[in-house]
Amino acid sequence: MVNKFYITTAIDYVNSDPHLGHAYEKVCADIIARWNRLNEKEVFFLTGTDENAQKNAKAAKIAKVPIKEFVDKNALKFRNLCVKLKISNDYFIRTTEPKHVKVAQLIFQKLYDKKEIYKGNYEGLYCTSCENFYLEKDLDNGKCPIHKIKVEYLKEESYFFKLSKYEKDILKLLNNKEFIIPENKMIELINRIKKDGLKDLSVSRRNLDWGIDVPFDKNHKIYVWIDALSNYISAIDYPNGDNFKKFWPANVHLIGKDITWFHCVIWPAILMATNIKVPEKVLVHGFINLKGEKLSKTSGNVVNPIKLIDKYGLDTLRYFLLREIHFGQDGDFSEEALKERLNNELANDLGNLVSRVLTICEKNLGSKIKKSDVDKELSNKLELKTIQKLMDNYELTESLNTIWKFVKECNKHINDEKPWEMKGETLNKHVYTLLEAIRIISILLSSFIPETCEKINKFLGVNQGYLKDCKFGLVKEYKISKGEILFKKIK
Ligand code: ME8
Repeated sequence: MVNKFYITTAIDYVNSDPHLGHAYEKVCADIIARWNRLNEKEVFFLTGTDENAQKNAKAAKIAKVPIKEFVDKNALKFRNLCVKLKISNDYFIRTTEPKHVKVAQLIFQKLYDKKEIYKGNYEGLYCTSCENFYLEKDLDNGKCPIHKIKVEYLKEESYFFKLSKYEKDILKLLNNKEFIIPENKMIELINRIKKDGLKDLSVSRRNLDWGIDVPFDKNHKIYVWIDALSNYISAIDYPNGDNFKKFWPANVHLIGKDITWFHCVIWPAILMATNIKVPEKVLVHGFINLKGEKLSKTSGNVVNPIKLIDKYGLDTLRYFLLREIHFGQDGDFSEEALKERLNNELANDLGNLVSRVLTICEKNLGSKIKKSDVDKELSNKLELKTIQKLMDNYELTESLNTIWKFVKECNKHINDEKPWEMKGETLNKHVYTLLEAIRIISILLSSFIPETCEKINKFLGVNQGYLKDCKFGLVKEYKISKGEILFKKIK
């Protein structure tokens, strides 16, 4: 089905409160989901929480809270964050919910039945913060290269997945330029496989009291990454549910750059081994840093997104994240930069544009503006095709920049043309064109700053349009009602 679109985010560990990095990933996925809805696709947007990890159990122990109570409480914080961010997800998966547990076990059983899993012994190093195995040579002074903490030495009986068998297939998949964006991530993975080869993967842990049981051996728990990755199909009711039939394979798995190996190598291999189609694309975003250091729950270097929303407003945060941090690259968070974007762009550019045009409507045209010829000089400045193409290529920041260029063009046009000095048909033509421009801007920005665009639509007395409505001359008559100011500047 061409007209469906399935997008997922990573599911978050619930060892601590959500931070700005989690909010960022959800907002980016939300923008893509909303954009596809504007394009009249049937969208399924999934996010959720990764609850069976050892790192969650460890955190619960430190907090002296029973583990189930701990994950329930923290999962709610992630769910509430989605509400606060106005994330338009269609489902919120928790990996402790029965429907997921069943599918994780089914996948494991299938792998075992197909002899893709065998019993052996694991001896090596493990970082609970990454929930990942390490070779001595990959450590940084004996510590986990990502979390900079000591790794554990493990020696235990374990089930292994025959990952090595899929080396050729995975290399072929990765070499397909469509599979991973950005391309440098693809090259990194290919080089790693070429250098180290693919080794069989330990996929169970013994003697744990938190996690999903290996269905045929209760002494073992399923390795949390195998469990977690299968959320992408359990949430849409694999194997026989309608949503699975309609939406799989996923069009996009959106993830951060630290978990590409799991999504681009391990997950496709598991799918290949169970005869399930592989996802179309893995889209990798960068990290939000604070003074150059990665935000991380483990290190305690965090920024609370809820506080930022309460202080500056939701759309200010959403806009800032996309405009300030070039999508695909790392970026630094600073409250100063956020304030500047709010004052100089949201308030000065967009807020002012809307307010100026609506004031002219009220003062000079009695709030009713009939359709007239369109002022081509302004309408020609809208680079709609470029905006669409950029969005289709997941260049979210560039696309937003191009929309913003048009917002600025509209302001410049007002300054140059001075419609408040016009009268009669000339005035009507200019104002009508500007209202159409604002209506179209509101459609294009609605994926990025949905609350603001709802307000704009109310002022204009129009319903939220689709991308196909981004044409000048559609509205027959405007009846304007000017409301509160869109963005208040902060000193
Ligand atoms: O990795 N900036 O969970 P997680 C931007 N449970 N993104 C960030 C970030 C930052 N500072 N810090 C984290 C996990 N992220 C697993 C995923 S998926 C089957 C299982 C991103 O809570 C990170 O890259 O550590 C990941 O995509 C997501 O937040 C969840 O991270």
